[in-house]
Amino acid sequence: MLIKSKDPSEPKSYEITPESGYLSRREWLKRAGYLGVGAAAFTHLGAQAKTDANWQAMLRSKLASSNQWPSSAKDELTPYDDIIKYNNFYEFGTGKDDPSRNSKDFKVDPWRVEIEGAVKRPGKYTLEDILKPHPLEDRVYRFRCVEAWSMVVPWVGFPLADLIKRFEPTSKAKYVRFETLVDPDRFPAQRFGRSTLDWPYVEGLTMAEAMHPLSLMVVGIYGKPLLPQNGAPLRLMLPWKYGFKSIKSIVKIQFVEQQPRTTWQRMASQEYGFYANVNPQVDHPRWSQKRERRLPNSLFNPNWVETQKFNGYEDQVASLYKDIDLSKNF
Ligand SMILES: Nc1nc2c(c(=O)[nH]1)N[C@H]1C(S)=C(S)[C@@H](COP(=O)(O)O)O[C@H]1N2
Ligand SMILES: [Mo]
Repeated sequence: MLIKSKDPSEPKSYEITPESGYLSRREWLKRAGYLGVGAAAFTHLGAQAKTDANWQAMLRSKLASSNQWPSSAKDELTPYDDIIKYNNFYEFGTGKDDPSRNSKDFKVDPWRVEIEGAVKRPGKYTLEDILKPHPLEDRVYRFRCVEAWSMVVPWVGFPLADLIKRFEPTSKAKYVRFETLVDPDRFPAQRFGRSTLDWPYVEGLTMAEAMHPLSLMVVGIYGKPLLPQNGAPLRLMLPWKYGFKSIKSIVKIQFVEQQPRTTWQRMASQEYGFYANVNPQVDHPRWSQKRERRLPNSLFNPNWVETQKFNGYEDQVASLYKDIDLSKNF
C-alpha cells in the first residue's frame, strides 16, 4: 500500500487510553439483553424479497433500536468526521480523501449479494433478505491499517457467523471468499481499467475465522447507516487483522475448499499475506509495525501508540493460530 506524505489538513491529536472497549461493550450488551441471538441466527431464508424498496427503512428502524454504546468504553472514540473523511477505498481513488469526495453520488440500489459454492442455500439475495433476521449490535473496535494508522470506531452490525449459518455451508466449505462490486459507473477508479488494482477486490478467511464471534458484518457507524466511503451497504470488520482484510461493499460470498488468493497478495505477496493478523513483532518489509498513529492526529502531533499483538484481541483469537508460524504466515 502506498504511504503518502503527510497532509497538513489531517485531524488533530488527542489523548487515548490503549485498552479494549470491546469487553465492556459485551458486558453492557449482556446486561441490556442484546446477546444470545440464537433464534435469529438459525432462521432460514424465507421467500426472497422482490424489490429494493424496503431495506433502507428496515435498516433505519433496526439502527434506531441499537445506537448506544457504553460511556465506559476504555478507548476514546475517533470522531465521526475523521472516520468518514480519511479512508482507503481504491475503487474511489488511492488518496485518503478520494473516497469521501468521489462517492457523493454513489447509489447503493440495486444491490444483490450472491451466495455461491459449498452451501445448501446458494442464491442472489436482496439487502432485505440479508438484514431481516439480524438484530444489530454496537461494537467499539480498534481498527489498525497495515500502513500504521489506526482508529477506534463504534461499528454497528451483526455477527458474520449468524449470516453464514443461514446459508448452511457443507463440510467442503474450508474458506470464505468475498468480492466487492465491479461497476465503473459507480466506482470511478474502475473506469481506468486495472491501473490501480485488479478488480474485483477480493478477500478471504478460513471458516474458523469467519465464524469467530469478533467477525462482524457492518451496516453502520455511530448509529448511522454506513456511508459509501466506508463500504456501504455491507462490509466486514475483523478487528485483529490489518484493515485491508475488512472488505467493503460486498456483492459475493463464496464457500470454497482452497485458500482464496486475495487482492493484496496478488499485488505484492512478499508484503501482504493471507492472514494479515496485526503483529508488532513482524515488520512490514518497508516499515516497522511496532507502533501506529492513532487518529485524529497531525504532522506535529502524530499521536503514536504501541501496536498490540492481534490488535489487543489476543485472548479472543490466539487459539485460531496455535498451529501456525505467524512470521511465515503474515
Ligand atoms: N473493496 C475495498 N475494500 C477495502 C479497501 C479497498 O480499497 N477496496 N481498502 C481496505 C483498507 S486498506 C482499509 S485500511 C480499510 C479502510 O476502511 P475505512 O475507510 O472504513 O477506514 O478498508 C479496506 N477494505
Ligand atoms: Mo489499510
